Amino acid sequence: MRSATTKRSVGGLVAFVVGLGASMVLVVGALVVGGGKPAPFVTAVPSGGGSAVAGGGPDKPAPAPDNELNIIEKDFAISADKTTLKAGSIKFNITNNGPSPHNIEVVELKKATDTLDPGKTGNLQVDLQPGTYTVICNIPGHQQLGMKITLTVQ
Ligand SMILES: [Cu+2]
Repeated sequence: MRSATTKRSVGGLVAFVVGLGASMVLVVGALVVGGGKPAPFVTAVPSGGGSAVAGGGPDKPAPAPDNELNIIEKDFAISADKTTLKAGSIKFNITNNGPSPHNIEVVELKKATDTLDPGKTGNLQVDLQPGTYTVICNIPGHQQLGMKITLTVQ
């Protein structure tokens, strides 16, 4: 009677261990299958992230007349066709080459464009007196990442 009870409980333990082992195999199998799947997706990302840029270059603005300033923005830099300007009414022509949204603010004038989505252009008409002006993208963090230039107006 006593031995029969012991035998029965051992059998139950064996069944439990076997069952646990089987479920662990299933879990490991699921992890292997699940881990293998994302790989093709991950490798596909870089090909979509490449910059498609037409001739002229993504960073170099074309020369503008004296009363205009051509600016190209990207992550995370601002390039202008010139950094020395003649005083007067100046029109900024801005292109955002992305991939993030950007804008342009002339800090000393507290004057800024709306946020420009990637690929968009915008304008900013400013009256610049002789002096030094700081031009930034005022989206939080972007100036610190390098989106800041200094203009000298003569
Ligand atoms: Cu920005």
